[in-house]
Amino acid sequence: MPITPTEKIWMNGELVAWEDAKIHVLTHTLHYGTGVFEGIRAYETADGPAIFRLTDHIERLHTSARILGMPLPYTVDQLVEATKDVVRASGLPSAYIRPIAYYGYGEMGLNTIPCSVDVAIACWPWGAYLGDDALTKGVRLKTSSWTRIDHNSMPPAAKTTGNYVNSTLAKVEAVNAGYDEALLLSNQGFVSECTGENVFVARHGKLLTPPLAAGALEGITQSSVTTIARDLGFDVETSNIARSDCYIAEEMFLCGTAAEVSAVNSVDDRAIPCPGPMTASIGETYHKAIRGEVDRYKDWVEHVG
Ligand code: PPE
Repeated sequence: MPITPTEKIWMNGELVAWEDAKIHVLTHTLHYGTGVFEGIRAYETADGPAIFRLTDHIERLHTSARILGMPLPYTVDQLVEATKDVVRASGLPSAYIRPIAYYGYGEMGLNTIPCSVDVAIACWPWGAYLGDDALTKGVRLKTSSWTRIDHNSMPPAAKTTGNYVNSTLAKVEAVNAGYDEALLLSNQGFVSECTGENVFVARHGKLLTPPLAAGALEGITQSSVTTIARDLGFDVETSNIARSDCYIAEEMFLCGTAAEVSAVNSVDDRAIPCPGPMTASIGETYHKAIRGEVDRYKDWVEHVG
C-alpha cells in the first residue's frame, strides 16, 4: 500500500522534514532485522484527532525491546508525547503511526551490545488494510505452507522487524495463490494468527482466540475486541484452535490496528457465513469506540490536544 508523505518525522528527539528522515545503508538493523516497531492509528473525533490505546502500544514497544535485549533511550511517557507531536505536526484528522527503534550506524556484526539505538516515529494517511468492505464482504484465507515462528527461535511476542520475514513469506504466497490473507499454524499445528492480524473463530456459539503460546502477537485490538464482545454478552475464550475448527466455524474474523475488524468469508475455500452476527456487532462497536463515541471505552482514546 503506497505511502503519502506528511510534514515531519520524529527522529531521536527532533521533528525533521519528511524527506530528511534518512539513514545510512550500513545501519545495523537493515542487515539483521533487529528493530522493534509498532502500528498505531489516530482517528478523527469530535475533539480533534485521538490516538487509540497509544500508551498500550508504546508499552508494547518497550516490551518488545526488553525481549530483544535492546535498551530504549526514551521512556514510555517521552514516546507518548513524541507520538502526539508527530500527529499534531501532520495536521491530519486521522493517521497510521509507525514508531520504530533500531540499532544504528557504526557497528557491524551480530553483537548488538556496543550498538547505538535510534528511534523514529512517522505517520501518514492509510486506508483500510484488507479493503474497504472487509467487515461486510469478508476476506479469503488460505492456510499457509509456512509455519508460524516459534518461541525458542524468533519470539513472536516481540514485534521485531525480523519476525515479519515469516509474515511476508506467508502473505506473498497467499496473494500469489489468489487469496487475501494467510492463516499461519504453529509448530504444534494449532491456529496461530494471520500475517498482521489476530484471529477469532466462533464454535458452538462461543468466540475462541488462540493463546500467545500458539505464536500470536499479544494484540491490542484482540484485547479491545475481547472486552467489547464480553460487554455485548458474548462468550470469549482463549483456546487452542484446530485448522478444521475454521472449516466449520459459525463465523470468523481477524483484527488488528491496520485491519480493524475484518470478517472472514472462507478458509481454504470452505465458506464461512459472513459477516456473522457477532462479527457485525463487534465491528460496529469497535468502529464507534476508536472514535471516542462509546462512553465506557473513552479511556482507550488519547487526544492529541
Ligand atoms: N499479529 C501480527 C503479526 C501483527 O503484525 C499485528 C499488527 C497483530 C497481530 C495485531 O496487533 P494489534 O495491532 O496490536 O491489534 N499488525 C500491524 C500491521 C503490520 C504491517 O505493518 O503491515 C498493524 O495492524 O498495525
